[in-house]
Amino acid sequence: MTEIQNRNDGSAGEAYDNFIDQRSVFFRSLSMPNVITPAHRDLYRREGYFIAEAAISPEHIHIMRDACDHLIEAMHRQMDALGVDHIHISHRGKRYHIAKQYHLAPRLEEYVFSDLMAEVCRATIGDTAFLFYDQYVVKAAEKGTTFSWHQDSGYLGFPHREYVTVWAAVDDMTLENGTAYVLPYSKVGIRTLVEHIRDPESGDKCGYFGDEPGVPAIVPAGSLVVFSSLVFHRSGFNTTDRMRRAYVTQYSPEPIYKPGTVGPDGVGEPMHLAVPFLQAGKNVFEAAVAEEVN
Ligand SMILES: O=C(O)CCC(=O)C(=O)O
Repeated sequence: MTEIQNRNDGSAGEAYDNFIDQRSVFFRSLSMPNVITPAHRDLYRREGYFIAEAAISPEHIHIMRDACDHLIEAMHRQMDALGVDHIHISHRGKRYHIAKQYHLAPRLEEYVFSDLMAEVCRATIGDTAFLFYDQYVVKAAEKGTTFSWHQDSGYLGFPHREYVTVWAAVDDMTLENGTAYVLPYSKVGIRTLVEHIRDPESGDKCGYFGDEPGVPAIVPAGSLVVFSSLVFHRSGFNTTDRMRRAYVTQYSPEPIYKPGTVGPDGVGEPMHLAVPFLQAGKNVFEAAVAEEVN
């Protein structure tokens, strides 16, 4: 069942109802089309990634920052209610991983299903796309930890089609504040899934133990690092006195179902999300929203 269907059930609750009014502004064209160039497409084919600097519109950056504040505040309320200072791998005031809550933050859908994301999907996975996952990765000042070299596909643990990760810089990114690094296919010499080993202390999975430093994304806020789920990437410490926020969305060319749940009709239980976004290159999320609003 898709997210939209879930919402039609009313199962997403009040938060969704509160945002339905804002849907009418959804069609305003806030993103800047045609930012993905043939050079980006070519680099993705050859090396598995590309970087598009300052690709996100100022209005969408504003939405993403507000949404991040909103979701961190909601997590603090949840921690207070439970009387704890951490939930899963999020630690109050240190680092936050806030996943699969794009629909609970005001207007964040406008970025997640924007013309810009449609362009990125068409340039990478093609004309059919589903939102598979979304996550804020926030490293607080002088606190955030590193991430080991991994392929995103290395976290799934079962066969699936390659998907695309869009890592968006919500703040300016530097070596000092713990930006992300990607390892081009030609540097690592591999473009298939490898076995990952879990670090017992951090819980991170690691799949590359060599000396290649990778390409650091030293980019202004609003830039995108787009890479295949088979590309190794990592990130560093935030040693600055300011918070470092990234927002990650992942799009798959078909729904990714949990192993063992697929019925004779080919449909199963989504591993994370399976929200229809593009069909034959057209934005079907917009169409579904228009139907709901009217
Ligand atoms: O933003 C970061 O620090 C890296 C996030 C990351 O590697 C991931 O989400 O897979």
